[in-house]
Amino acid sequence: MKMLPAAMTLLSYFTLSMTQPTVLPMTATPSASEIVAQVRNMSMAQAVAMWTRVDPDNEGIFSEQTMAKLFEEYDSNNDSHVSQEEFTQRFGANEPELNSLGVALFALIDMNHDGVINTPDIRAFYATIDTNTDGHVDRQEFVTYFADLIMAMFIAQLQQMQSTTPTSVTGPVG
Ligand SMILES: [Ca+2]
Ligand SMILES: [Ca+2]
Ligand SMILES: [Ca+2]
Repeated sequence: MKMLPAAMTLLSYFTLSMTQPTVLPMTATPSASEIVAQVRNMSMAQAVAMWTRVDPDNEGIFSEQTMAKLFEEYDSNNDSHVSQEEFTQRFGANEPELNSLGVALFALIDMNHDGVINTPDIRAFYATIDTNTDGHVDRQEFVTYFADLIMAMFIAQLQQMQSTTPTSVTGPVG
C-alpha cells in the first residue's frame, strides 16, 4: 500500500517534527470496511500523537500562540504571511506527490481565501477547532478535529490512487 507511507509523511510535515510513523500490520488484500476501520484507528492514533507534540508541558491546552508558532516555521521569508508556495514547499519538501495535498490543506487553512495564511486565518482556524467556543482548544477538541481531518485526507488520497491505479482483487482460487 503506497498510500500509507505517503500519508504518514504528510502528517510528519504537518506536525513539523513527528519522527516515528506507525506501520500498519497489513494482511493480504483487506476489504473496504477493513481499510476504513484501520484508517479510522490510525487517524485517531496520529491525532493523539500530534497532541503530545503540541502540548509538551501537558497543560491540556493547545494555545493559539503555539499554533501561530508552528506557522512561523512555514514563513521562510519572514514577511508574516505564509504563501501557498512556502506552505507546499515545506509541506512536501521531499515528496512531490504530497503537493496536491499541501495545496488542499493550504486552501483549508486560508480561511478568508485571500491566498496567504496569516494571523486572521490562524485565528479563524483555531476557532474552528475550538468547537465549544470557550477560547481554548483542549485535548478532546484537538484529537476529534484532527482525527476527522486525517481520515478525510487518507480517504481522499486512497480515492485518488484508485482513480489512477485500478486495483485488482485476486484471491486464492480453489
Ligand atoms: Ca512568507
Ligand atoms: Ca488568508
Ligand atoms: Ca474549547
